[in-house]
Amino acid sequence: KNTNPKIEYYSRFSPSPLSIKQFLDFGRDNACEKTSYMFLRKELPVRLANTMREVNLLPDNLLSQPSVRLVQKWYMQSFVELLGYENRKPEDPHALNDFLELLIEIRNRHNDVVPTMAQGVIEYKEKFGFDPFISSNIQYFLDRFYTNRISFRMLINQHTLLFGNDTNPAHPKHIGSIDPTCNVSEVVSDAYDTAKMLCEKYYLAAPALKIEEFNMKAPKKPIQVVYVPSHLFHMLFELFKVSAPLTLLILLWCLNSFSLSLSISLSLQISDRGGGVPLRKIDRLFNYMYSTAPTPSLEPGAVPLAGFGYGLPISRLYARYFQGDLKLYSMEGVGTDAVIYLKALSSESFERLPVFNKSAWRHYKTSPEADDWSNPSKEPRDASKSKYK
Ligand code: W6P
Repeated sequence: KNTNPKIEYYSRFSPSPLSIKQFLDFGRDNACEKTSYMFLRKELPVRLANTMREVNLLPDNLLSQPSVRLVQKWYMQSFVELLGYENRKPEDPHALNDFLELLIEIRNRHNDVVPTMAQGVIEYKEKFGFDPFISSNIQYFLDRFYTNRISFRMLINQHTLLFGNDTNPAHPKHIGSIDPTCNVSEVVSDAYDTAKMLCEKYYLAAPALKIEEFNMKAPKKPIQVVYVPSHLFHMLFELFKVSAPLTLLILLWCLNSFSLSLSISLSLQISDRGGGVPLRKIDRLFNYMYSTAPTPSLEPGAVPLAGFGYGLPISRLYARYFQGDLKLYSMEGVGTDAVIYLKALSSESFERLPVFNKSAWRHYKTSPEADDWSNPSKEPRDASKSKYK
């Protein structure tokens, strides 16, 4: 268990969520590396400590799996290394550079967190089997843990892209990882083409793509949004991979701009006609414990098509991270619609971050109660055998 009192200290602060507009404004007007440094040297330990306290609440049988221990070790090491900057003045001639290099090291150290945690869940499942209470704990935890990781990498990427020397010549208009005029249909096409290359390898055929745009704000103009294109790409790529192959994919979207601007949002709908998914199976598509299976052994050079089966739940986290969502609507026998909702106003798209507090704590400590909804009995009751007869 974590014995570092600094974890306790930093975990008592709540993370400070930033909006896409704040990321943009900060990165645009002569972005100041010292300001960023002063913010991150506190905010990064706060976000790490919040999530590390939560890891400790996992059931012991899961915590003791070697993969989970390894991930914990990475978090502890990064946390301790960041604390090395607690008292380093930004005027220190090497502080800013050392800090930037540390951020890159930390990012690399945490590259394999997702498959390693998945491995931990596999190890647990092999030893203890599938348990609905543990599964709901893991679901709650991993959603928060991976959201934290997405946010952590977002902060690191902004800093290293703005102040590192590897400026992005391909995208001079980008502010860090944000494209202020992200052309949505271009990202759709990119994600589709990439998924198609994989599909053709596996199925020798891929669904056709037809894009329809409904721009309610500026009809006939391409739909643009202030967003992180790599996040959008990730979601679309995952959806294209799991959408039914050999069917026509139609993509419709609209930008709703209600006159009172109560809600300005962008919806992307990916429809297939692949026969659909039964309603009772939809939740499973987002369940970490249910969908983890050992990696299929692959021929050298082969690309796993569905990887760890974490594509959908993590895509939904990307959508929710900036206050959007991802939903599946399926009609059994017909097909499935996946819809991505994004906020179209950058001042409304605040990071949605997990906070470690009493209420989160309660989620792990409350023992499962008896189900408070009726269970359909497997056997229809035989009235002739009733003791009341
Ligand atoms: C299917 C299964 C599925 C999962 C997620 C999104 C779309 C689809 N289509 O047939």
